[in-house]
Amino acid sequence: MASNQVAEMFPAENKSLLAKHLTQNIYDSLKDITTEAAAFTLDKAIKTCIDNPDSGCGIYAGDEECYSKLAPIFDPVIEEYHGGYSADKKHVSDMEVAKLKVPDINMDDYVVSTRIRVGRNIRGYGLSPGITSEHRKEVEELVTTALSKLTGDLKGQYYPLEGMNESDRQKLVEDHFLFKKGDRFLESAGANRDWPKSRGIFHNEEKSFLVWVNEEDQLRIISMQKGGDFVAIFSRLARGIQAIKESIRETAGKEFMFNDHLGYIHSCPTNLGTGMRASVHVKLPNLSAQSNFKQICFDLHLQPRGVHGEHSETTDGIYDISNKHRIGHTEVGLVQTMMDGVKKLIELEKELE
Ligand code: ADP
Ligand code: CIR
Repeated sequence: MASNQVAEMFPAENKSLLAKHLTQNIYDSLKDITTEAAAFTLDKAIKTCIDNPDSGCGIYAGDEECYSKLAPIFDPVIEEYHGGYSADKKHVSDMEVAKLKVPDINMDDYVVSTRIRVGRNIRGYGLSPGITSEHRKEVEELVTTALSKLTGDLKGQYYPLEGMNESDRQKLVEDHFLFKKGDRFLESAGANRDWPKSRGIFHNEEKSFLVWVNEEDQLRIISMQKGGDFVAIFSRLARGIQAIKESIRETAGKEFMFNDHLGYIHSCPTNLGTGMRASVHVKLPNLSAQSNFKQICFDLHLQPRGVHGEHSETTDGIYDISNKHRIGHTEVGLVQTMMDGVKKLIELEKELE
């Protein structure tokens, strides 16, 4: 790192949560700490925010230990991003699909598709910014063995990124099934090292149940399909997560990283807790043209994104609308927030037609 001066690393134009909360005192008290699992440091965790001054969050963890050893900086970022989730709070997980109350409105003309994903990481290995090449390969082997044991509608095949035909790869990305390569925030965080080695995608025949391996998190477990059958999509996801968890336990005796405060551990603090993003691609051409569209979404605890994912632009007035919060709420609660908010957005859109 060129400078040890926080003011030089993060000039006033940097509006990230990291820059807001990283004081010189906190920097000085943490700068010499190295974690054991991934030999991660504060300088490695914040490099992404120096390279990308437009970061919103601005920090990644290299292993589970970062969240405790570097807590003086992670805690305030987590608290602010997750709407006041303070260090004494407990996270509770609940995926009981019967608790969902599907909104009483026909969304068919508006909702193009629905996708719910969670992230998971396996205890004992580094997170993507800090994991070694050997461990990344071990995770790929362990996860793909576990996935090969899935049955019924979850049964599928693993396609490694290395050696994948370029046009097949592009088509999977364009059709919204596969991650893009080269995200600059993750690149600076060290998460793209050795690309494309040990990365890949598993999916069932219908491409309604998918698992990304070794991208931003070791696993991203995804359930998606056209239209807005929230119950079918959520219940497939819940079954899939449970089956993978049991298979990893039986295959390798390993567990997902989890604790009572932070829930499921992820490389990005924005995903802590459930790691769940429940999204619809929804047609809102009139509402999205209003200057207060983003604010309307935020007030409903929703986050709008472009149709090609985070940091993408949108086309034809179709937006990706998802729950903003991930922690301090159950999975069922977050899907409910998304469904209720989308119902409201569609009602507002109808008023403008
Ligand atoms: P993530 O959801 O994993 O944080 P992105 O925002 O980059 O990451 O989205 C990943 C991919 O999922 C993108 O191709 C995006 O278009 C696609 N996607 C997200 N929500 C939906 C949806 N409701 N229907 C179809 N594709 C979706
Ligand atoms: C930022 O700080 O803006 C980027 N590191 C992305 C933050 C959102 N996190 C995410 O998509 N997992």
